[in-house]
Amino acid sequence: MAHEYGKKGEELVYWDGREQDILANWVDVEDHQFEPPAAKLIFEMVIIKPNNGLAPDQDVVAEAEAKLGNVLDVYETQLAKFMYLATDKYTIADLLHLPNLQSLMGTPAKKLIESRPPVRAWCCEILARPAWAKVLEMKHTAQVLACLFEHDLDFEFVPVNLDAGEQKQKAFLSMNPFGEVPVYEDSDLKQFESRAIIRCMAHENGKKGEELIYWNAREQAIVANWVDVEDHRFEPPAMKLIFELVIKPNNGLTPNQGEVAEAEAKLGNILDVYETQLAKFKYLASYKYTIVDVLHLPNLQSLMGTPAKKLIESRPRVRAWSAEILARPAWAKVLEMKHKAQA
Ligand SMILES: N[C@@H](CCC(=O)N[C@@H](CS)C(=O)NCC(=O)O)C(=O)O
Repeated sequence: MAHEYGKKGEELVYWDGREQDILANWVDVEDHQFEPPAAKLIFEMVIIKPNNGLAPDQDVVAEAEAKLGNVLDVYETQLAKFMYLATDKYTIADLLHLPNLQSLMGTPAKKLIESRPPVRAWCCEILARPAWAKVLEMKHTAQVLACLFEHDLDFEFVPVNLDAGEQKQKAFLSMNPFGEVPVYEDSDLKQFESRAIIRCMAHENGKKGEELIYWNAREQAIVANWVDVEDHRFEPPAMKLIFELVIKPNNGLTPNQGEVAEAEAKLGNILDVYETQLAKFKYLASYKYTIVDVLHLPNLQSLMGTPAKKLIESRPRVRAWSAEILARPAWAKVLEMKHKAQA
């Protein structure tokens, strides 16, 4: 893809054999040196173990941290010579690191990155690239994907080119008259609006005892209540902050500090309510994980990459809830899928 589609002067690869050989070298480094200990740490601290009620094995963590630390020492030296890992331009060698760096930054292993100044600067810069932000931004689609993975459903993902306006063309408008993604098709069922899609999916596909909704009308009414809280209270200030702190900087614009302060105050008030709620229940609507928690994933993920993460980190129950739900295997699969689509 990089060879075929690179814009002149902005290719993520080289055409010159020697230069491309150096790049290939660092692609192999990512594959054989960086990924194994990084994946091990993510396994121990994010994906499998904590989600299955297992404590990370501290010896395995220590060994993987030592290995990754050695690899990052080499990166530190390399990044003192070049702006990016293989060379002075951003290449596929950098891009390949994105998902694991993103996951590691949500674990205590981020200290390995933060303690090495050139590695830290490189990591911050590449995680802030507009293309990676777009991967994280497809939020409504991400909610639906998270539910598909939670329910272990087979599905076909049909990408829609929003930049080219495909969502406003006749064929698409026949599925969603508002011309927005996501839309969902399951034989004769055609749905739009992410919250409606995941509610139906949860009703139709929940495994006995693991449903993300309730069958009892009164219990489901509480879930519906918190779905509305996410929609009308949490999302507006969260998206405002993401717009100011992620989208604007990615487009060369400066955040409006007045808007940031106002949105932070609003989100802070909502998170105070969450903190009280999470003292009563393990998850936001209930003692079990529900669609309410799923709906928060994309915005929480984006906020954790901005200074507004302080709003989450300063509230112990909100922090623990956010860390736990962002570490669910189904969410890791969404991030992985988006990365593959991007790469
Ligand atoms: N309320 C809708 C919002 C969907 C939405 O905002 N989709 C965005 C992408 S995240 C979109 O399709 N934007 C393209 C456009 O509006 O032209 C839902 O929850 O599904």
